[in-house]
Amino acid sequence: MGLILSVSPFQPNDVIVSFEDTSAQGVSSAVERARGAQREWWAMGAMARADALHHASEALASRASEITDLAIREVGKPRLEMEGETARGVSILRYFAQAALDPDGDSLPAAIKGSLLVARRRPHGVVGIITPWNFPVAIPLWKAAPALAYGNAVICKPAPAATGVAMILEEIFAPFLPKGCFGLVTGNQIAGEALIASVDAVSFTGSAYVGRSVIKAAAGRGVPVQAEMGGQNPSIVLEDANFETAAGVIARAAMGFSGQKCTATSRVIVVGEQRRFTEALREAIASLVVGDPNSRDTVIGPVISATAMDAVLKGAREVEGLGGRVVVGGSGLDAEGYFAPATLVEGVDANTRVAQEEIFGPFAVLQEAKSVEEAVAIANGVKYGLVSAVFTRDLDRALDVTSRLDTGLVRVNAPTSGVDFYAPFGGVKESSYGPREQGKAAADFYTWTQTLTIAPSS
Ligand code: UN1
Repeated sequence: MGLILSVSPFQPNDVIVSFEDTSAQGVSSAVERARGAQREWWAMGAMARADALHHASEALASRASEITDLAIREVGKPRLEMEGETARGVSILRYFAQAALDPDGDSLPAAIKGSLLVARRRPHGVVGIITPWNFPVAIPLWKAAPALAYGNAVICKPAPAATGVAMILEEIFAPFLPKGCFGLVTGNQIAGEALIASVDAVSFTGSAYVGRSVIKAAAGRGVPVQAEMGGQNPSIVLEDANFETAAGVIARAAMGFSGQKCTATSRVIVVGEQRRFTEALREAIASLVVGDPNSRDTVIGPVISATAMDAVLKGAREVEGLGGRVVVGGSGLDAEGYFAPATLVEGVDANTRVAQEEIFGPFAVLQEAKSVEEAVAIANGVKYGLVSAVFTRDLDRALDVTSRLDTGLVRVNAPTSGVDFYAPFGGVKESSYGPREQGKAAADFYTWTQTLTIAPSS
């Protein structure tokens, strides 16, 4: 079987790592090793688990610049964002180190006289995490850290394009956990399917298309599954919004890291007078620095692959073909890496493909609404429901509109992208499946509840 390569999207001749699509047998031996490690890990107790995760947070902090540099090289995330993400990874580990010591159940009034009734949380065993390339540090950690804190072992199957970073994460955990308790299986579909076929719970982040088959396969085996998939996130701009600020925030939410976030803004819905805002947004997008992701000034680096680059150009051509207009971008950039132009389009129907489907690149559609009602209808008129934003200075309208948006997260005067790791995260409709991730909500996915009654012996 051929080797899979993870290459730099900035300099595609630069190979970061090459590896195999781990065979079903290779995956099942990793899972077997993890089973033994999990028994030991659980038996060590919560205090020891808290200590181990705390040590892992320090190990990550001490290798922060190395892992940041590697991630910039491997996925092309601009330096400032990647530094923030690595720091977030350290915070996630610290937070879940402490969460290991949270209450692990409830005591209830017992029906049998003199007895004790408790509902206590237990780990599933071995959790399989399937992680994307776009948050190569934060996403593996926001899944692995709670899984480990509550007593599970973890096997991670990272996206091929982020395998180099995942290898460092494995090194970071290794000294502090029983051998094999955080395992890595490299690869693609073969490894992913084998993993789902043998673990006790599955947490996935990636495309909606792959997510559907992950959900089916895991649910078919009767194991818990959680999937975080696409978004087609709207930012609604009301007439009273501060246009300058809104334009700046939306430009970054749409184009930062080349829009490669499931939380990126991909639709900008403007209510009423549109021209002044459109001009502000056009300027804000045009002023974002495009270039070498190693530079602290860069906001838009390369996209992950040639296919991703073509998707942006194809979207622009499609809009022109339908009689719409390209406001910014739309045509190719002359660079060695996979650079896609930051593209804003307008003048297409809300039902067109580019308004309905995720392009996962620096591409946003400007849409006009005559009223707040119409804006809400356009915002909700897609199959996804991850995050939405409303820009206004009017509290009553903010309260009203936010209550009508069908998305797991709603933000007022704030970017759709960016999440707080200690708050519940997840969407509705086709964006997500299963319990919320992150924060205290993570315990609901990574544990099951055992109801225990202890009655007096006589
Ligand atoms: C963020 O916006 O900081 O894959 C996180 C994604 C999301 C995470 C977004 N699951 O883009």
